[in-house]
Amino acid sequence: MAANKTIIAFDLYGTLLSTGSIAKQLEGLVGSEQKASQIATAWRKYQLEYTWRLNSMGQFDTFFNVTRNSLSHALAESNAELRNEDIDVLMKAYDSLSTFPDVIPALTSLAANPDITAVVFSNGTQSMVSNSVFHSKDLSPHAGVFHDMVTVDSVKKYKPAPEVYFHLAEKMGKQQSQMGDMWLVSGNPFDIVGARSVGMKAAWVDRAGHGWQDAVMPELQPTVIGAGLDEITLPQAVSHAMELN
Ligand SMILES: *[C@@H]1O[C@H](CO)[C@@H](O)[C@H](O)[C@H]1NC(C)=O
Ligand SMILES: CC(=O)N[C@H]1CO[C@H](CO)[C@@H](O)[C@@H]1O
Repeated sequence: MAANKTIIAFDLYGTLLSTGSIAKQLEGLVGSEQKASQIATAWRKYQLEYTWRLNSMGQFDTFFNVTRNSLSHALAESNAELRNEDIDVLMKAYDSLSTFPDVIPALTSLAANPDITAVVFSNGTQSMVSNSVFHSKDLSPHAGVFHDMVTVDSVKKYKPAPEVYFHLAEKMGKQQSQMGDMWLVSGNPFDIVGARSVGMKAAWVDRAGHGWQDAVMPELQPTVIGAGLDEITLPQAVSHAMELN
């Protein structure tokens, strides 16, 4: 990896790909919009909670399993039942997610920038992540922008465990003393704080426009904040932020 290149690692779900279509499909299965939205919110909450609990317990299960198991928890809590076939359909929906509207212009400008090495960096399993990238109608034509897809499978820990970000560094040919040469781009505040905590730069995509609220370690803040990916990955924005830091 050329030493002078800026490495930008993109989180996948919730950053490049929107999982909004899954809630829509859920609505078709459980019948009511309100119930679907309640289940989708609980599903996402347990999906995150399970990964953090597994980290705390020193246990690991694949992100595919975590996603499936957290769905059963969310369904049970709402007194909803789905047939196994329907659950398979929802899991399959991860293979046809749409990008957020700001993603493609940003990736197009990145593709034209030889000073940047872009990678996907996700806690999904290798097969889940490559299916999501290569089967997404929006994202697959741009898959060539990404030099690599780094996943946590081999680390057997989830973000924001420091090992996960060090694994990224290793894959990118960086030492732990060079974490500041790498950028994380994510829409997930816990991921941003995890990256800052090990010395990476981090760009937070604040699509909802709510502003930074996370205070787990108040001194750890995003390096830059953008309302969309296009604002963040413009070469000027990155180089400007690099000068500031
Ligand atoms: C995932 O779940 C399946 C089915 O319950 C199980 O057989 C498998 O061992 C799980 N994978 C891991 C890594 O625990
Ligand atoms: C806990 C955790 O890290 N969750 C993330 C796992 O990765 C997916 C895909 O990048 C994100 O959507 C989750 O937020």
